[in-house]
Amino acid sequence: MKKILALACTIAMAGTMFVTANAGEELLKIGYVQVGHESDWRMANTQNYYDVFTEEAGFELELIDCDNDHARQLTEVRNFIAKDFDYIVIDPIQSAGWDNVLKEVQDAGIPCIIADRSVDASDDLYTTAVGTDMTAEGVTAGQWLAEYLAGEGAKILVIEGSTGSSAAIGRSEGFNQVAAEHPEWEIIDSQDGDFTQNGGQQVMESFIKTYGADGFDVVVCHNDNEAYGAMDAMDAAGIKYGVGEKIIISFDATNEGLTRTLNGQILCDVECNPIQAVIVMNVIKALQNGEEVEKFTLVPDEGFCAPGIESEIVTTMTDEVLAGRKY
Ligand code: GYE
Repeated sequence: MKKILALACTIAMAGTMFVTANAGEELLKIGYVQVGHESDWRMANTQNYYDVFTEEAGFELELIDCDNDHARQLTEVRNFIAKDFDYIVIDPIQSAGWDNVLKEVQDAGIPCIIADRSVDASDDLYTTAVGTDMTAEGVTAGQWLAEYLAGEGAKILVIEGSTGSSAAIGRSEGFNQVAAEHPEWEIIDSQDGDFTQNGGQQVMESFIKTYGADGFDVVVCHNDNEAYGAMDAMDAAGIKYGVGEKIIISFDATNEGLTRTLNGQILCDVECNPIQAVIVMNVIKALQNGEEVEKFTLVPDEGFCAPGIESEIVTTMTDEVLAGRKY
């Protein structure tokens, strides 16, 4: 595990090691069933696959945008099986309901990689998985809030990611673990914003209607786009956020999310790195070489907070950090 992880990190960070196809060698056919196009994170992840799985690198990539439709995702995997692809990469929209189709991929003898999100299925049913630790991300957000509030009570609203996705499940689980240690916190409501800006705005509008401007202190948004929507709703209602005002916590740490952290609108943004294609490619290369691969390769994350906030849990934002964020 450690060896693979170290290798993955080195390659992910260097980001420059591309494999060149030998002349005359057949391209490896890779089918990727992508979740959709719901967020900036997702768009960055899709672009990253196109950048990495090029013909020059020896691949023919077919990436299908499943538009957040689980049934469609199952159908597209079956299409890849029918077309006899060399590898199938699945970013599961929801974690449940994968057993049958994973078995079909296995029976067809096609190596299967679960990427980014995870499935609720025995790991015997797929070859390997690559992704971040969503529960750890939730824990980081909770620990940062505990550090920031330093024992003060808080009423917390949560705008969740898409129901049934491992990203939403993990972030809630991790945050709730920390919340359970803080009786002075109250999670007053938690609703699905579907990882979209529109969804975040609608949920926040209804929260404001229900609880009023004085009814909450913290909004935890499961991704940056939801946070932008929540800000739009708070702006419209004249509710302020930032240090000394409502606390917004977000996940993804995209360029725009970290820009809003640097300017003090989001107080804590926990990273989820969308740049995962090089790691997936190297897993495929290892499998091609007949090497054993670990069942899971972790994509490492980091958390960030707004300037002026000292933290031992996350990194305080600076211009330099932002300059390093291209996506
Ligand atoms: O946080 C969100 C996206 O699966 C980690 O999905 C990913 C999540 C990400 O739409 O922005």
